Amino acid sequence: MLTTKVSVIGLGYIGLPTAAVIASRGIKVCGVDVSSETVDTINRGEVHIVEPDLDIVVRSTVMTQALRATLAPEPSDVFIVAVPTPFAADHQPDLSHIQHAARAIAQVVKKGDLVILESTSPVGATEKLCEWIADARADLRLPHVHGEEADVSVAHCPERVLPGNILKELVDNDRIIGGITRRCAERARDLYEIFVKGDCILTTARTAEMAKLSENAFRDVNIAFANELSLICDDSDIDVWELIRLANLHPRVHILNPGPGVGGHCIAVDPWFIVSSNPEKARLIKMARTVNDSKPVFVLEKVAEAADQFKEPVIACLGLAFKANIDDLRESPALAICRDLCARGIGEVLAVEPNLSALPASEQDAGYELTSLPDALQRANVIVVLVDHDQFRTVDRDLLNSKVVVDTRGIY
Ligand code: SAJ
Repeated sequence: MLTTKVSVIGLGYIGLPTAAVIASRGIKVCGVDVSSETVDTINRGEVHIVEPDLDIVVRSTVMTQALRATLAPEPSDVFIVAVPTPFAADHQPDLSHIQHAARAIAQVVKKGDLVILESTSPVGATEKLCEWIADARADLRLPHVHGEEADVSVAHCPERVLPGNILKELVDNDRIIGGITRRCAERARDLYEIFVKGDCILTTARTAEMAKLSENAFRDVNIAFANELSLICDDSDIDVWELIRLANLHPRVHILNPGPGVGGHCIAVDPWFIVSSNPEKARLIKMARTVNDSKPVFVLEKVAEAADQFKEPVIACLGLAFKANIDDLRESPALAICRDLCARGIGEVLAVEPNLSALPASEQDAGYELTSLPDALQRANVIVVLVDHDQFRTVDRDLLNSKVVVDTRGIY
């Protein structure tokens, strides 16, 4: 079936690159977001997030009028939902953004259209999306009830791109395409084949949901292993980085990197969707989350010990983002550590985040100062490496001689 217009609901780290890449293939794309600031920024051909080369694709697709942003979905052939799926305080998934998107789509969806859920979701969420649309549109047959007779196709095609490398991975990665029915999956494949060079593999919506959660839980468990090793090595006076380098010489061992904890909106969140659906069986997955979530406390103690060596400790926290070379602060352990250092009054806290020109409003009163790398290196007596941004790797080591360094990323 010919796709002439696509609406992408949610213009964040996944939705905006997806919208721009589809638009770059000559298809009209309407990007939809609840934030009028985001909509205005994109319509000026600018971007509100840091992601390599995204600004170039957005500028060119807005200029050619292939991409346009609006506050509400417009009639389209395809609707792609890329909204956040956070968890509530009890680690239960919060699907309210998907529900909101489903209601907005229900206003304009028509017979023959395709709806794709890309947001990482607990098993069963795609069926729920069908229910929410069906509730609002009794005139349309949805596939969770009507199977291949349905008027609208619905599929789950989880995003799998790595922040920092999104534009490449959007095109090169294989896609798992889970249809509510086979035909739903086939329709979704037709859309992805327009811009994906990787394989498009068809399955059921529930399997696709679980596959995505499993990928991120796998990574979380493996990072937890590295983080646990870092705690054990610290007790045993062993350099964990050397240890991992040596162990990884074994042809079947590939230990990941320890760090200050696991951040971002994916790996620190998604495994909980498995745990909450089956708490008795998901023991290892839950333990990995606990190990990774406890790592910032360990780092905090290390910094407190280092600060104790000075009468007037000035602590430079290198990095606030959740990982290297991006500006994303979501669930960032670096940010949490910086805030906790201030809350505990351990010393004066300086933060260096080369990917931010100013602190977001939520951080204005946290008690630390955002400053440049040279200024922080000059003023601080304790240096805490929280993120392995490229800019930090090239620091002149002589500048660190008189300071105590707590390096959670193993770059110094
Ligand atoms: N981290 C470590 N040690 C490591 C690797 C990562 O401490 O060896 C930390 C990072 O510093 C960061 C966190 O883990 O705080 C997550 O970073 P990441 O690079 O592992 O992953 P994300 O969250 O940026 O992206 C992940 C990817 N999933 C997998 O690699 C299985 C990506 O492909 C997904 O699309 C994305 O989650 C998502 O949106 O779900």
